Amino acid sequence: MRAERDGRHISGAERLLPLDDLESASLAMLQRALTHPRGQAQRVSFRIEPINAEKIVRTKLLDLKNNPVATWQQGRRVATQLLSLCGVPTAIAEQAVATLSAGAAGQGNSLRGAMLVDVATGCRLEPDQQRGVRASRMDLSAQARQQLEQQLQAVGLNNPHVIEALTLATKVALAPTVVAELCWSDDPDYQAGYVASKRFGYQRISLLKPGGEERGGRVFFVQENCAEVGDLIDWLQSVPVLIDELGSICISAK
Ligand code: WAQ
Ligand code: MG
Repeated sequence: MRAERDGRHISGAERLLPLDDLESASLAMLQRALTHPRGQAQRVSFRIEPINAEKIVRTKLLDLKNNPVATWQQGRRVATQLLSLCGVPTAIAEQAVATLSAGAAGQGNSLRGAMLVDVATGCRLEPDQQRGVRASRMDLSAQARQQLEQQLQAVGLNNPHVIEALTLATKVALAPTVVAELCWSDDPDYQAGYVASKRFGYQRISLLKPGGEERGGRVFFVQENCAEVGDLIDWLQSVPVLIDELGSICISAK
């Protein structure tokens, strides 16, 4: 689903579902587009495509760890430290943070998709720098979703942002050439974000931007040369990934 208002991106969402769930999921997406904190959508598009069930890659959800911080400035320092543990040089991590906070599409606008940043050079690799690259075709199995909701409920984190972000980050971390992901929301009222990687899982950071801020986004840090980036983009957009096993959840008592 993709929702726009005055030519501006409001919200997008992707699911991987059995046919029986299609109607209710589409309705929920429409309702969300019409009641979105970034503004009520004026134009909503759906693209629905068949997936070959035999091609679905099954995987386990990333482990979640919460890193509570007192301020968003501290959160951004934690993010660059985590990125550096994943092999992203500090200068490149800081540059990515600065680009997201200025609006990676230019003129203060967020991208609809993610930036792809080469960890060796810091260069942006996405072919369309007004749009970015969207990961798609990932979801939780119905059972995993239900269990995850229960687990998150118990630690006060059961909301759609967390569930969708964990799902997306799990698929992205599975890509062989992605070393880490940085994200914070573009919803003005949602200040949390994360750094995710195969090695350290989903490291949630409670504050990564000031309240009211609409500039947000994602950066996929890649070990890639430009000739192969097309394969990665293809993989992110088209390989169906279903999460059918949960990871651990670790919330520090602060
Ligand atoms: N593929 C690539 N980039 C995407 C995708 C996608 N499927 N979906 C969103 N983005 C990019 C796009 O630039 C959005 O502007 C940006 O990410 C933020 O999207 O508490 O809510 O859906 O643990 O606003 C993370 C913290 C919340 C959750 C992230 O992102 C938590 C969030 P949003
Ligand atoms: Mg959003």
